[in-house]
Amino acid sequence: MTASAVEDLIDRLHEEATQDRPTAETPDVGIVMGSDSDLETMMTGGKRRGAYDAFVEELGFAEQTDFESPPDERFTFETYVTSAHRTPDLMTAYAETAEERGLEVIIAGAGGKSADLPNMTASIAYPLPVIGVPVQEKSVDSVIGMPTGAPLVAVDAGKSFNAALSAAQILARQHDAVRDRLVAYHEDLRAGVGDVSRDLHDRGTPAFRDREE
Ligand code: RP5
Repeated sequence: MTASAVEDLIDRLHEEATQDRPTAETPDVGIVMGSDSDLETMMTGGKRRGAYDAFVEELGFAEQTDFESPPDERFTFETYVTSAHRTPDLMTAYAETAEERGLEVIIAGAGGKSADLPNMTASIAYPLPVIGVPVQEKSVDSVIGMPTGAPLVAVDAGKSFNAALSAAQILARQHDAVRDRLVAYHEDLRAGVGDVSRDLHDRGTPAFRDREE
């Protein structure tokens, strides 16, 4: 990221914080990550499904990429790279404008042993809730190790999909439509286990194991 892009983003965030947009037109969830190398773990296309997959495929959210032109979908998220160490000014601008810009919850992911973005974002954005995602196993202690009085909730390493569900649970306290989507998602999971269990039992292990080969 060039210096001018950092400054442009900081200016945009502060300018947006002065706007008085209707809640339905601003992103509900903010997603930040320390590097674009975190993208597959945080969003989609990695070893597991990520937050993008949960929001878009399971919960009917859309990604908002323009303050002026929100998507048709009522519930939205936005996505940025804000490195705690390489762009502390951008991380600060993001976290300190988050509530004024209409966000209800932030998901923050970082990797490495000094995964400071989730906890610093939580401290600056307080009292907005922040859900931390350790991008790697070695990042877990760094993400969850907050002192008493400085709260952060976190998911297990790489589980950004669950972070999206947790963010939706927070929104669901106020929005029945999100609650209904969460319940429908869980019912699909339940039905899937039932289908697999019956298939395994009725075919027997060898046939079940070979069924798609
Ligand atoms: C962390 O350092 C990032 O969150 C990323 O997981 C890790 C490595 O970043 P890059 O060197 O790939 O940009 O801050």
